[in-house]
Amino acid sequence: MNFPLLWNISLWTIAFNFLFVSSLDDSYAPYDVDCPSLQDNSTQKGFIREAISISENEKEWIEGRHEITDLNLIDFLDHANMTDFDAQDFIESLNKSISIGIAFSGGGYRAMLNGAGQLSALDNRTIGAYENGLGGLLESTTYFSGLSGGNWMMGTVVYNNWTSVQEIIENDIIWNLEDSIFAPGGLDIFKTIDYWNDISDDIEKKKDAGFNISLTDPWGRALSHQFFPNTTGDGITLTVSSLRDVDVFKDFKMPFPIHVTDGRAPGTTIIDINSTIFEVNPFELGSWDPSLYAFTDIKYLGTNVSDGMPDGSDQCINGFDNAGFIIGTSSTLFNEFLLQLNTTGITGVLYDLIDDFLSDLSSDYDDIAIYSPNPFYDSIYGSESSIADSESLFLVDGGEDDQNIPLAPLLKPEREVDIIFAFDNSADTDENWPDGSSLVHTYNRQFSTQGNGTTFPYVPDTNSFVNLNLTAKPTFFGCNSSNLTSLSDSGVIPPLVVYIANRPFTYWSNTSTYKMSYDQDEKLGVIQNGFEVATRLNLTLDDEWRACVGCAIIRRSQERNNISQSEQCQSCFEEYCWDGSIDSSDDLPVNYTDTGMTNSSEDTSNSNSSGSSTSSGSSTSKRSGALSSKKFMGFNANTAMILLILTATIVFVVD
Ligand SMILES: *[C@@H]1O[C@H](CO)[C@@H](O)[C@H](O)[C@H]1NC(C)=O
Ligand SMILES: *[C@@H]1O[C@H](CO)[C@@H](O)[C@H](O)[C@H]1NC(C)=O
Ligand SMILES: *[C@@H]1O[C@H](CO)[C@@H](O)[C@H](O)[C@H]1NC(C)=O
Ligand SMILES: *[C@@H]1O[C@H](CO)[C@@H](O)[C@H](O)[C@H]1NC(C)=O
Ligand SMILES: *[C@@H]1O[C@H](CO)[C@@H](O)[C@H](O)[C@H]1NC(C)=O
Ligand SMILES: *[C@@H]1O[C@H](CO)[C@@H](O)[C@H](O)[C@H]1NC(C)=O
Ligand SMILES: *[C@@H]1O[C@H](CO)[C@@H](O)[C@H](O)[C@H]1NC(C)=O
Ligand SMILES: *[C@@H]1O[C@H](CO)[C@@H](O)[C@H](O)[C@H]1NC(C)=O
Ligand SMILES: *[C@@H]1O[C@H](CO)[C@@H](O)[C@H](O)[C@H]1NC(C)=O
Ligand SMILES: *[C@@H]1O[C@H](CO)[C@@H](O)[C@H](O)[C@H]1NC(C)=O
Ligand SMILES: *[C@@H]1O[C@H](CO)[C@@H](O)[C@H](O)[C@H]1NC(C)=O
Ligand SMILES: CC(=O)N[C@H]1CO[C@H](CO)[C@@H](O)[C@@H]1O
Repeated sequence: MNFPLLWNISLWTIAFNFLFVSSLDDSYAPYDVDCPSLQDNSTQKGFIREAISISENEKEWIEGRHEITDLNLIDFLDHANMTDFDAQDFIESLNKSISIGIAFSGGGYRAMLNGAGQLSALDNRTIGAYENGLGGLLESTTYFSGLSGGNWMMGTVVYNNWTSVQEIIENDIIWNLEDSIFAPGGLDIFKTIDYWNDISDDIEKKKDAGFNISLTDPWGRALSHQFFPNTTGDGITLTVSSLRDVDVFKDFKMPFPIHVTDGRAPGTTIIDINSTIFEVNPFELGSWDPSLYAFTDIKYLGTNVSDGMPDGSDQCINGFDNAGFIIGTSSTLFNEFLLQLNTTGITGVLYDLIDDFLSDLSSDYDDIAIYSPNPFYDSIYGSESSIADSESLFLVDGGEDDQNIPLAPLLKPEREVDIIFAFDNSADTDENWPDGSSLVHTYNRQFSTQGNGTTFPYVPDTNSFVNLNLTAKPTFFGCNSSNLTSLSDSGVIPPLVVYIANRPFTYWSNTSTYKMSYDQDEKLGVIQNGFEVATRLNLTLDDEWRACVGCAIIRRSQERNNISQSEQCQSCFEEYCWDGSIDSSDDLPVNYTDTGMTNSSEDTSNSNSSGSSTSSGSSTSKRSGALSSKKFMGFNANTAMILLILTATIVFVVD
């Protein structure tokens, strides 16, 4: 980065830093607090505890949530119009509440928006969800997990006082994606510069307070401007642990949110069987995997500890667990831009500059979020010395181990989840559609040491997913407990998994992971299509879909109590359960029919799916994944120059 012009511009922007001093007292910097009184016994070492069970806090909270979900589930099942079934009798006869989990995959804004549509289909607050969808299911859900783009969606809804997708769309303040996150001022360059100056200020304060920072800090702040424009300082003081004090959480009016990320030390790579999967919830950060097998109190993240106990002083830290920072722990996207660079049509000096800059980032491991000091430093738990010995904890995008759907936390037997709705908005194929790859990786992981007692139902290979229409319509995995006992020695039965893959009905929802801006039509088109994906095109493809979902929800409870299925449920299972067959041929079908099913047509050009309600859907080619030659990361070459200014500013701050 020794290009004089660039540095001149960058110095100019730095000068702005001094001109526009933020008037807010609220700061992004973590701050000192008195340490709470701490235990040091065989299972609790100060802030950390061994991962032998869910936390006491979570246990208590889930009990409260179940009182609500039990009632809402009766309502949902009643409305599902199931034959030979009395919802109230059934739910009241159980000695254990039914736990429903929902999981939303990564995939940038594509995953965020498709996920939003799918979530809205389960949310009774969405207009039309009760009549034409699964409204009331969200109100009956116990756990909610998100990863990367799915995490952005979950975080937006959760930290905005449990707002709804309906409200986000109506108010149109949150998720303003018309201009890219890198240049939100659009043509107003000064607005954009102001924006980055604010972000620089924020980061500077954290640095001045003595904390290491990484690219995830500006990235998390930038995301916060899109996700939390409705809160103080655009989420500047919003923390994960602050949820504990929010009424909607205290009153159990939302499911228990869980963010998923992976551990990855600089210079190493991870795959499904050796990754350390971390989760962040309103109470804790940590991992169930043998490599760590411990959790820490998320509220005191940033405190200098050794084996869980504060070092020396009685001062502890709060405010490190900034929600934007946690949600932004997925800055590997920066890295991916580098790989996309050759497809943007940018050439010459400009190309070299961007290429240089981005290469620098990845070689400095700046794609990794730095959590320093490491809360697990010198911990007695866990087998992986590289975690306990390091002064920093290194976290990356939860999809880096190819498990792009955040299932791991919901599979822990300790959580006793009965059914998971797994929403897959991954870009596994060349055209950015899912092919079940994430499930295959999660299936494999259970047989590794890191699997540590979790089980996962049998799934076929990815070609079979596509050939057998398993991505074309919802598919149930693990339908019969009796088939699953041999998965583990201990006979732990996994939850039933309802797999729902992104699919075009009224909109080509396969936008590129690196598409950084969406105009209003595109945004609403993807969201609406998501609703249709989750509802079998508003119940028009199957008017018994709601009943079939009901059959899946009650399945594990029926099995535990030796209750046989109604005829209706049997035929639902016939229709939606994977029957164990395989078709691995790689002559994959390519077209999409009116019913979302694949056929064998080779013609992928210029065809629109059935929907009539979204006119702009027709103009988006199926290959919308490819970036057009005039655009770079969603904005044109002129504004790409702005990126250089901005990134230079970030470099200044990071260095
Ligand atoms: C250790 O302390 C924790 C936290 O106070 C408590 O819940 C737990 O019961 C204690 N365990 C033992 C073995 O005393
Ligand atoms: C409920 O099911 C019955 C019998 O299967 C059917 O006749 C009726 O139309 C259904 N009602 C709704 C609202 O789906
Ligand atoms: C499906 O229902 C949603 C929500 O009510 C609505 O916005 C959408 O237009 C419907 N889709 C079709 C194809 O009618
Ligand atoms: C969902 O909304 C409908 C209609 O507004 C209502 O009758 C039903 O009780 C609601 N269900 C839940 C679980 O909130
Ligand atoms: C949060 O939402 C609840 C209703 O769900 C509402 O009563 C409350 O006023 C909201 N709080 C804020 C700060 O907007
Ligand atoms: C933004 O906040 C106001 C109150 O502060 C609330 O009324 C409104 O619903 C919020 N908007 C969204 C989209 O959450
Ligand atoms: C995980 O396994 C892969 C493939 O064997 C290997 O390249 C990588 O170094 C391993 N990573 C760790 C952290 O053990
Ligand atoms: C882009 O293409 C050039 C020429 O083919 C190649 O040398 C370079 O490594 C590529 N860069 C990336 C980031 O793929
Ligand atoms: C997948 O769906 C298409 C379209 O309905 C159908 O022609 C094909 O036979 C189905 N494939 C399988 C294996 O069921
Ligand atoms: C599961 O078990 C049932 C009978 O219990 C059997 O009919 C079915 O084929 C089995 N499915 C798979 C995928 O093995
Ligand atoms: C591909 O699917 C689209 C959408 O259903 C349809 O209009 C088109 O005719 C199909 N093309 C072929 C060659 O089957
Ligand atoms: C069920 C199971 O295998 N649990 C193990 C998970 O990992 C911890 C730490 O290595 C073991 O103590 C558990 O026995």
